Amino acid sequence: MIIFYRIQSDSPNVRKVSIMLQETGLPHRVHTVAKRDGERVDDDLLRVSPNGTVPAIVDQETGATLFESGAILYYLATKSNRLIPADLAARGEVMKWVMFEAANMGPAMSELYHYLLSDAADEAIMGRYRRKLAQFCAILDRQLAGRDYLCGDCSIADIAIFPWSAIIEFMAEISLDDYPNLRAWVDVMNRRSAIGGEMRQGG
Ligand SMILES: N[C@@H](CCC(=O)N[C@@H](CS)C(=O)NCC(=O)O)C(=O)O
Repeated sequence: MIIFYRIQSDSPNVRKVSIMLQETGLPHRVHTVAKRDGERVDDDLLRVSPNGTVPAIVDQETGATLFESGAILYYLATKSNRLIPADLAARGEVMKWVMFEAANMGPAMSELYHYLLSDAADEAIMGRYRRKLAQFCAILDRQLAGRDYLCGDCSIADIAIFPWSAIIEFMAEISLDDYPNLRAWVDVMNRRSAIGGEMRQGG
């Protein structure tokens, strides 16, 4: 059994793991982490996730304890032999895009979100993140030209990047009309049966 530490809301980082668990059908139990006065108060979570972040998982079968959504996606893909190619070069390609999200898109979206909620929102800083995100959209749009998915078949690269792409118009004042391949891919992802309502399905 996999214990899945998450918060109640469908944050994009948590959503990646929710979708992956639905895609793979791996048996799991949800542990919803509480906050009090804005602070995490869950000692269980801190044992698993030293940074105090969700998502995190414990796999009771193997003893693995993992935080960082990219590492969790890789682990669940390897465990289930799903959504990751066996071929080394193809696997490297998938991991390149997983790391692109973890190192670039995720942090930029998270920072922008922080400033959008902040009283001290600084237009210059927010503009910097919006420009970065527009650049990432252009990169993804080029990668998706002539492809249904980022790396051939659907993979953890798609699952890592989708939850951010699904909200980027709303958050970053970006129109996906400017990135038609990216918009078409968001539509393809939205039609997958594991996507949409996965948080309500106990994922
Ligand atoms: N790089 C991390 C980011 C995780 C992250 O920042 N998670 C947020 C929720 S989306 C969190 O737990 N933030 C700390 C907090 O809310 O106290 C990952 O990909 O898992």
